[in-house]
Amino acid sequence: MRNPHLSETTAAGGASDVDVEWDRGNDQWWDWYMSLADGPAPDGPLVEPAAHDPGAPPDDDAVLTELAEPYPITDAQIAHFRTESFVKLPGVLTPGTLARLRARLREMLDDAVDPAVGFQSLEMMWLDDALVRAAVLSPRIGGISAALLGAEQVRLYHDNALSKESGAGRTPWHFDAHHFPLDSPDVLTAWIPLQPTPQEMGPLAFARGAGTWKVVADVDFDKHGTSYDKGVSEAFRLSGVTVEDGAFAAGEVSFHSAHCFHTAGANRTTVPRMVLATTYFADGVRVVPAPTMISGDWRKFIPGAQPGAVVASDRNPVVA
Ligand SMILES: O=C(O)CCC(=O)C(=O)O
Repeated sequence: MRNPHLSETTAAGGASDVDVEWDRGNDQWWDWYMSLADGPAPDGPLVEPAAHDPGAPPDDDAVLTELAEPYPITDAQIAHFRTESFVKLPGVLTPGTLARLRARLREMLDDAVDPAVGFQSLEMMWLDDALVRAAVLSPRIGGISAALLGAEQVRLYHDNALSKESGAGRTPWHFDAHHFPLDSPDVLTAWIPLQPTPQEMGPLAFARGAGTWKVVADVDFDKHGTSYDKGVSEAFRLSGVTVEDGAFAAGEVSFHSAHCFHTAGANRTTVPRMVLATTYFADGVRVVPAPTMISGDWRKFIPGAQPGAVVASDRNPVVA
């Protein structure tokens, strides 16, 4: 059956045919992509998460000072990222700074997004808002990213506000190398939850192992339905791949490489699961020869970049 989120052009061909450019917006891209997740939206009553008090909100100066401070990343944490393809780091940001960012992203989403949408998204907020810019281009997050990638310098690909509203369903299994039109493994995403994120809120969950993506390399993508998500789950189960799907404490941030397979559960709580996700790449990375519809409206993030060219537009500043 044809996926209702696709145009005539992107729906054409076989179910795994993706060699055309996406021809709608990035919010419509997310609507489409989330429709590929197996499993119904949760029914049953939503649960109230444990109360969380982030304390008095820090002022702008305190937030900027925190974001400028390098994170004391250890060799063991870097080794974990390289062998597992992701790492979860405690205490990257304070609850107060996260609460400030949460309030700002909520305002920006509420101005831009249809409230009926279950998985709300917005990109390129850093161009319009000083607080978001300070976080997205921060030496703290950028410095961790450079250390994990072993890169001298990293550049921004894009920022993302992701709000999984109460009752919204799963995020399908995927890896970002399939999405980003960046021709390199030296790409990662910082997933910054803006509240404590217990399991029933749908924290990001990661398949362990740097080479795990190869286990599912032969599963056919399905642009119309849920068979790819089901196929990846089944292949992982048969191969004994284990999944880290634990809660995120306040201030905990994950970093996953573009080759890390990840998913997220439904949000069965009364509170939207809000996240700032920021993607960085090692300086010098090029655009893939032929971006596909799975890259969404990528020209918005790297304007003017042609296939094969080094990505270094003014939308891709050096962050650290
Ligand atoms: O937040 C989610 O549910 C998915 C996010 C994601 O896939 C990512 O940031 O790479």
